[in-house]
Amino acid sequence: MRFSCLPPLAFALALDLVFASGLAIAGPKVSLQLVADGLTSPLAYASLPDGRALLVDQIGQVRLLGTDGKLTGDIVADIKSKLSAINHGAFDERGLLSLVLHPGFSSNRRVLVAYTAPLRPGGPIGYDCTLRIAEWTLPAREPLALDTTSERVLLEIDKPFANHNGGRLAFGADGYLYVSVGDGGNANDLGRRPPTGNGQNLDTLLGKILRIDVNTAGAAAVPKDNPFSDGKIGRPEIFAYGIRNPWGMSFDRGGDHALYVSDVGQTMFEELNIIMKGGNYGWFLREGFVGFDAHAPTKPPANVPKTGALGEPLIDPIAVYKNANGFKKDPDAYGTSVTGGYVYRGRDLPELMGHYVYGDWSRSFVLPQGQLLVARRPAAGSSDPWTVEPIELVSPEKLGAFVVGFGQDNDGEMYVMTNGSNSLTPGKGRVWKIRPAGAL
Ligand SMILES: [Ca+2]
Repeated sequence: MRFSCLPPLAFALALDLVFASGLAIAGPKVSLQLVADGLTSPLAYASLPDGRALLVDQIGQVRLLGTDGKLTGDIVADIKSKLSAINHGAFDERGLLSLVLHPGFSSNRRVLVAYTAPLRPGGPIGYDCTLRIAEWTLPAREPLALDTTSERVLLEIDKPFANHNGGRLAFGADGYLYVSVGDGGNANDLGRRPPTGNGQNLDTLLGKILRIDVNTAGAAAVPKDNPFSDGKIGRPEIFAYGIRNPWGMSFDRGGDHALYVSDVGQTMFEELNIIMKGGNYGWFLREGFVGFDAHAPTKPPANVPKTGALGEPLIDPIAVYKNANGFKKDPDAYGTSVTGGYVYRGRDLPELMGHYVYGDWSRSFVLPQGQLLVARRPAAGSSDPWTVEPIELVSPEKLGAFVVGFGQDNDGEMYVMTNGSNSLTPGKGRVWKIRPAGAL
């Protein structure tokens, strides 16, 4: 019935999709054009108005891509001395994590960044580091060099453990800065926090999506219409909660401009969420659509919790896939840790238009088995769920790397950033432009 009003071509395409999912035919095909290599772990990509781009390397550098898309020799910033300890040559989630341009960048030259700093003086004893959200400026003179010495600190969040930092940034059409923050780390939302966990605890900024106003002087201000801005309960910076490790956050630049957050699962399911103001996204009461028991993480309880402590509904993800740790030999378990991307709004890849393009870090913790994925939205007016499919590579035939981040340029074309190893090892980081299958 849902196809009845579609023209014949759309009908045929829609029918193709039905058969494609039913018969597990391979997903869409793309090729990857190598844009930059020689990096360590490129985590974020920000297009400048002139067509160049800033590239964040986790080890504490900002590099420059020229208008030809190639890496230049310019070091736009080096903040190694501002970072927390990071494990060079080993796995680490800490470092310089994100950089976004202020919506008024063309005139004010402001950029916002997130990085892990040493634990701030007065931070809780035994904690690992402090997640810092700060503002730098990029003077217009060439060669481009970020002024990081006169940084403005907007927000600091003490981190009990080294992992689950979040630290993804995005500006909304409302002009406010959205900040994704992990649950504090360790595992199962346990350890160095109350037994009720951090995701469900409204008195901490850990395990949350925050919304702050960076357009006042000094530290960040709180928008008056934030859900807990009246001070009765909860921290006023909180926009949504019940989040585990949001390694991906972006607004759709087209369509309804929804806010998409990918949430890394513990053991069973990797999530994609559309974030609503005040929403409770379930962690650690739920993982994906099922219940979660922090003390038995591979055994979802029979009763799926429906509400949080305030009686509020727990909001379902829009799409999940199985985590290969919980579903060891299942071919539909595409990986172990979701890396968020963007709703595709470019011109090169019409098959992906309007769908969410993202990936999984790797199916294995040790071997480089990253995967590109697409979450397809249901047809307009349909109540069908989103579907998740692998994106097949034509050239190169295999990625052979860990997927660590995504970028989107001024034209809406997309980039995937990879690390050839699971550690911070110089030379293993690459940036690829996602191109049509036959383009290379
Ligand atoms: Ca969730």
